Amino acid sequence: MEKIPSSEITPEAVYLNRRSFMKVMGAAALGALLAACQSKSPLKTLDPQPSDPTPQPGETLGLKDELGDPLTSFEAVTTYNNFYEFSMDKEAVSRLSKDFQTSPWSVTVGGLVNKPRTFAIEDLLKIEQEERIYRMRCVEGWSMVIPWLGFPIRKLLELVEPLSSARYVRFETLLDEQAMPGQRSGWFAWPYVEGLRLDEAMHDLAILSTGLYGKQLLPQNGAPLRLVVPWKYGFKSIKSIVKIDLVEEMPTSLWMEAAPNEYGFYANVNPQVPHPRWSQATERRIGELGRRETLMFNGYASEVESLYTGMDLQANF
Ligand SMILES: Nc1nc2c(c(=O)[nH]1)N[C@H]1C(S)=C(S)[C@@H](COP(=O)(O)O)O[C@H]1N2
Ligand SMILES: [Mo]
Repeated sequence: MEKIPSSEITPEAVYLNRRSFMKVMGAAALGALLAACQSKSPLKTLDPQPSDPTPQPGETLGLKDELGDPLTSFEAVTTYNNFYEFSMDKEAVSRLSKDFQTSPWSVTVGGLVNKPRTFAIEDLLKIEQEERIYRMRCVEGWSMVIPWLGFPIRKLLELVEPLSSARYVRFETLLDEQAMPGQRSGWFAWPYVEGLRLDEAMHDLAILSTGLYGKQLLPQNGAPLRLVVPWKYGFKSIKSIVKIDLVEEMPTSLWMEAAPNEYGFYANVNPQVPHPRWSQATERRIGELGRRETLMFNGYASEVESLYTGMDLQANF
């Protein structure tokens, strides 16, 4: 599991080809992407120059996150995965999930809402897709920089109109032990469940992702729809979602159920709060040698710290 060579830091060449990139995204989405370029961090993304020549494979065009960190390679993002429904071996997930059927797919949104509704994935792809370059920090102590495609969850929640009694959002992954062999193991209480406080879910940085590197998500990354909450440990970013409910009580996640002393509900990235079995002060960026300091809220503190004003972050880990 420590086999990602440092030579693999180059993003996939096809992503860098502007023409194929536009084909994938469509003109409207590209327009949104260009608009996002003008906005402030961390929505910063491509730096498009209309006169750019077609880039050579290996060229990065300066694709970086707002802290100046280069993207993790497409290769690493799609072959080094945590997705326990398929395997606990990160390097086996892409192979074992290759034939996972993600179409047709629908997502049922209900609970404490005015307008419960089942969305076909096609309906969700009609919501304007934006590109977001985010750091992802796994609780295990490694991290990546990933160019996601998707939309703020807020846009979906506004369509179903949460009731004033709704305080949390609960997410569920598909339950199908034929399709997901890892679910035959009795180690976990399947399906995978995660949750957010409603105000966290309404934050602009919290997205539902449908793609990465300008292409549709592959099964190993949680196709066709997964959560991405960049200021929290990676396990909060639940994959292959089929159900979203607005609820009054704090949901119990799969990880809280499995090991309540190790994994809390909040799971905000915090270098000062160690995991019971290891420090969270540093991390290994996939594709780099050595370790980096872990940043408070994974580097998104100025955007999200106001969500936690007055909270004891040690107790609410
Ligand atoms: N359903 C489901 N979602 C999941 C997981 C999982 O095992 N099952 N693993 C989580 C963990 S621990 C991490 S670090 C991220 C990894 O996302 P990636 O493989 O797309 O990088 O997915 C999260 N979402
Ligand atoms: Mo993780």
